[in-house]
Amino acid sequence: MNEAEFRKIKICLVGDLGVGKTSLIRRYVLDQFDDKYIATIGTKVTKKNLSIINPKTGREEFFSLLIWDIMGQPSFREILRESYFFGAQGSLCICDVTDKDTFHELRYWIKAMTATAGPVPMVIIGNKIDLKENVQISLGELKSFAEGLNSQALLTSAKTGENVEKAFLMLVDTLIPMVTNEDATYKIT
Ligand code: G3D
Ligand code: MG
Repeated sequence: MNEAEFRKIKICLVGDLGVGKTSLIRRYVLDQFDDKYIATIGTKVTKKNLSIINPKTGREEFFSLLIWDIMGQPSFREILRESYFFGAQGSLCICDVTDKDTFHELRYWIKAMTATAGPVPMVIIGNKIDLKENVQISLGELKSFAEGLNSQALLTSAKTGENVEKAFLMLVDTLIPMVTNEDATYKIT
């Protein structure tokens, strides 16, 4: 692909340690890791290039999804939190359906994120749905929480791959109309 223009989209994954953030990214990006590890701010950025047909023009458009992941403890200091969330255009907010506490913690994650990034599009995710016998949170609960945030909710499994791509694309579909200004355009060399 030569001279193709990619529009950068920064998305952040939020949620407690162990809910499956890193696993979901791995599953979505498969082995196409093209990562930058920013050790100083405890963050890893994984890039995923997407080509999407613009329904209005019927033309192919290229997006570069920059997926930010918190490495290690999520209780990082406020200054780091700001650099993590700064400029985020969307967020996957993830809890573990086998651990109700991680669901309750989401509202604090979302509060911290929107304080820096503003009211960006979100998708609420209940991960580890493969662990059927231990599920503590229903899709209905996730959906009513999401509705209060004007968002959608989805159950995923990073282990089986169920709904993983769908979750990322659901978010991308919501935020693409918001990132089509020229300032966001750059060229991959
Ligand atoms: P985090 O990045 O949010 O901290 P990780 O979470 O992606 O590191 O996942 C934490 C643990 O949960 C990992 O197990 C991982 O394999 C597991 N996990 C993640 N997603 C799923 C899922 O959908 N289903 C199941 N069954 N397990 C999942 P370990 O044992 O390596 O700690
Ligand atoms: Mg992780």
